[in-house]
Amino acid sequence: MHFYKYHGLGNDFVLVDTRRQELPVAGEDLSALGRLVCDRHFGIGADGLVLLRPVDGADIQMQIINSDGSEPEMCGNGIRCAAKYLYEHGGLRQDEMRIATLAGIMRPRLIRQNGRVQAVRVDMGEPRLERTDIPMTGPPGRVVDEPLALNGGSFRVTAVSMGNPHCLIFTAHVDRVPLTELGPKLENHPAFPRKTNVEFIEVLNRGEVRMRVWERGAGPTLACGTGACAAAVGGALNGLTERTVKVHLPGGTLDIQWAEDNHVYMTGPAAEVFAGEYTGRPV
Ligand code: ZDR
Repeated sequence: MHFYKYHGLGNDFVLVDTRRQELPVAGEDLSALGRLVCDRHFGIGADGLVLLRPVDGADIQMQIINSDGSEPEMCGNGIRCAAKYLYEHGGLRQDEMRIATLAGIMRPRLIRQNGRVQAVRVDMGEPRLERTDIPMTGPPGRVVDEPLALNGGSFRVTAVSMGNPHCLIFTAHVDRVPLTELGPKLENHPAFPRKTNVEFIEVLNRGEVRMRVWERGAGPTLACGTGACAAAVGGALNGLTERTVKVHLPGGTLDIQWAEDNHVYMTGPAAEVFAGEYTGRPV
């Protein structure tokens, strides 16, 4: 199986173009394929597997498999990588693309220099704020700065869906958060029936935050595109930030704008690292 390796701020992906080859597995086995290729010791190593497929009604379809084999609705860093690949190797020589995902059609716009894609600005669509859309248990309405019981104590959380669920916790010192202890507990908290991504956010000023991420199905990652979008929306909902925010992640910085048209625009880099042939046994 021919693959490319990409990353967006260190959030890394194995990318396979299914228009050019048959996958060695079908249907349910995609989960096993994702686990296998993403494994950092027994496979190629990645936070997720990105599959590109032909589709009606958009330029391409992007399917994502997390490193634990689950399938998320969307992936912000992955979609920038997909857009760069499509322009540079995938025969899509256009600066604006429509990429179909389980969260709807996303619209990346390329930022090019000397014929190469340096960065991508993506129209990530509208955030979903209703509790049932997160999804989260409890009465209807938005979840903004609301207590969530855990470990006999409680955290104040804000919930935002960018197609995939995000549980945001604003905190004074993001470095002091025991991410690997709290991350899995919040990811699997019964209030989130489809589990959740978890973001701890420190507000530096009204235009800048620092964030650490525990990703659903992948654990701690160096960056999270949908999570950065959710953080900007959550910051504005809580009155802590403006609607245009720089989100500093362990792997680098994303620029997020929650525009007046209610769409969230994410701008950040995408990098190709290598290409290769996967010769391990599929399942
Ligand atoms: C966080 C993410 N890598 C991105 O950049 O948006 C998305 C990956 C999917 C995530 N692990 C999920 O929602 O299960």
